[in-house]
Amino acid sequence: MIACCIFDLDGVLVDTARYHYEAWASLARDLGFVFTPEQGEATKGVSRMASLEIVLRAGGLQDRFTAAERERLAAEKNARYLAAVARMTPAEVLPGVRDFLCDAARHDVRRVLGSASKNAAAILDRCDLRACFDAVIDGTLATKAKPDPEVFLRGAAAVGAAPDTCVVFEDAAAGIEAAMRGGMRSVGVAGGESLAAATLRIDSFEGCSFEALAAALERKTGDL
Ligand code: B16
Ligand code: MG
Repeated sequence: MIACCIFDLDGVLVDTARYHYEAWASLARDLGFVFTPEQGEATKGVSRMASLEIVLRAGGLQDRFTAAERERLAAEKNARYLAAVARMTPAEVLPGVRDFLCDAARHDVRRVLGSASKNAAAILDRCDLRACFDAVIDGTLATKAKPDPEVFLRGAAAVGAAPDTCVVFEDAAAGIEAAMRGGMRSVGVAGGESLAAATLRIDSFEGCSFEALAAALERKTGDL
């Protein structure tokens, strides 16, 4: 059975990945180099400071800044990102997401947010999604970044669900690995081959009912 669905935020419920990328790319421009969308892929699902390392390495600047300067660069990126978040509206919730969350609730399934982002609360508020969740575990609570399973295990514990009754929805390979390490099944959302390790993959939540998804997972694993 499925007692709990745990949702990543960026790239699963909302398309904030492009705002993250634009903020990193503009920081890179200020530092004198181009950070490409392909290079931006590697920042998905990883923490802010780990993302900064990826950006600096892309510009050959990995040895240039002190820890204090790195904190300042990350804060600058975050300010640019938050300016975009402040303009978000509920219309930016990805297609089918709201219906799927309501459907899961009708089936008495707990809904948990499990995100690496320290800005998750602001995004949930902007998009009018907060009331859809029984628990929110984000980057302000979890201390270990995905692929460590901490964020998902904390989420399961918050609603009293055993890991093997949880399904994680993720758009990043690090998140699929975190689900596996936590003993949970996973659904890869819109990630193509990079999410091949997921139990199941879907292109989006559009037209996806909870029952159909649970049945598809059962066909894959035989014990849900
Ligand atoms: P912040 P998720 C992740 O969120 C993003 O995918 C990743 O690109 C970002 O660096 C990370 O949150 C930290 O975000 O700077 O807002 O704390 O995909 O785990 O929901
Ligand atoms: Mg994500």
